[in-house]
Amino acid sequence: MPDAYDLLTRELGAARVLRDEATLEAYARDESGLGRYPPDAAVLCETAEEVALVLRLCAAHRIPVTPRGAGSGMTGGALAVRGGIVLSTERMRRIVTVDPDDRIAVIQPGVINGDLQAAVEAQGLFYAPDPASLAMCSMGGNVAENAGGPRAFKYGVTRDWTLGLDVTLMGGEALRIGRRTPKGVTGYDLTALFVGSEGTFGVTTEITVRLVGKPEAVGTLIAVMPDAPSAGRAVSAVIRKGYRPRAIELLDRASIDHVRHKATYKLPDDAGAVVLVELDGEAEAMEGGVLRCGAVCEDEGAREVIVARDDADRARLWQTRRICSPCLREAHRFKLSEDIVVPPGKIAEMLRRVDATGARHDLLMATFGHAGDGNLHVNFLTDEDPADPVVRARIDAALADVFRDTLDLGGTLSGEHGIGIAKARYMAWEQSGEVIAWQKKLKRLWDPEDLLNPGKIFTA
Ligand code: 2HG
Ligand code: ZN
Repeated sequence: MPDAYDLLTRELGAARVLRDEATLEAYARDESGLGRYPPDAAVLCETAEEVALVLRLCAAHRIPVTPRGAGSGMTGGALAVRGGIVLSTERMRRIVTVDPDDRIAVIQPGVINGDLQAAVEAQGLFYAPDPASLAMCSMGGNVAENAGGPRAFKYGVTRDWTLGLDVTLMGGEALRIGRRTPKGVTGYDLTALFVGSEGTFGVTTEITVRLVGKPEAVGTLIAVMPDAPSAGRAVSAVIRKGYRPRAIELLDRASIDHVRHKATYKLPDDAGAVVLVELDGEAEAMEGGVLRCGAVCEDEGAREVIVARDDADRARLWQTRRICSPCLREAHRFKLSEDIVVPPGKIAEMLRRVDATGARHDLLMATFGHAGDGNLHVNFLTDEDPADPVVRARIDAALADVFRDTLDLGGTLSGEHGIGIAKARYMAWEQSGEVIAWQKKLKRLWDPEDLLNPGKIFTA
């Protein structure tokens, strides 16, 4: 009797059912740094029919399946924690349609976010969600994790842009959910439910997103602040005064010190924190809007406000922000990225508590992120051996303190990276047992045998 792997190899060919050690090693990790989980096989699907075939065979043979896009996730969503098959959609890279009249794009899940943006912008259109990893993250992964990014402040996250999905369930049943129109309330909103389900309900094989017209003009500034509290206050003041930038980002001093050597914008030596503000809209309103936001930062103590003169300048300012994550990873043996959200008015207090937590547990902390949304990437960094139980205990204690403070300030545990395996054991800190139980019932409805991306979001 041939096993499932032989059957898959017969159907898809040996070149797409990979079982050699080097390949399994490459699919054993993702950007979360949460460990090594080599699957038993990596299967590279090219069509929805092939995805259905894999899910049918794996259901029949009770083989766990872990869907994977580009592997850029930060919470371990693409890790095959129970072995089995990694089902990769990286080859499903076709932009099927960009329709300027209907203002939609239809794409396959392996399309890279940045490629979608470039394709729609070439037609005068705009797709807003812009994760920092947009040059390499795939749209299937963005849908699975409900990815955000700096522009979420004005435009929302992936869920707000996803109109419809083709999904295939464990067992191979294919469904088309959602719609292609800007408006529609027919039936339950299954699309909203599947977006952010972290690949635990079904595998996405096609995505319909809404588009808007590309903004006429963009204005960007960086305000160099003396310290984190004044940066937190500047962010709150911009929001309180009713400005609607598309992005309000923040870097604390530790983050600045890590990017300084690679930043194309030369950060002043005494920068205590940096706030980046970007507006978009009509060309005539732009200059005034940028100057007014800069003045708000000055009122909160900005030492310097630099306004981008052109797109090249703007790219320089953004590069400083976008290299935060890779620079921190390169600089330290261990980097754990968190993704908490606090109410915007509580940012200064949260930054103060994060620094106190780092000092208490003798860990270097670097915090940056989407401050307009209150979404802070708190990074726990050390050059000690994270496998050493004493070091691990310090990291875990610091993590617990940050989560406690987040919830104490009225926040939530994840803004855009998801829960995955990283935060499963903290779910009960934020949500009641009943709410968790109802979510588990939903999971059982779509995947009764718990074979699709098992071990994610919830503890057993
Ligand atoms: C970002 O905003 C990403 O740069 C990564 O979400 C965050 O590494 C991180 O902490
Ligand atoms: Zn982010």
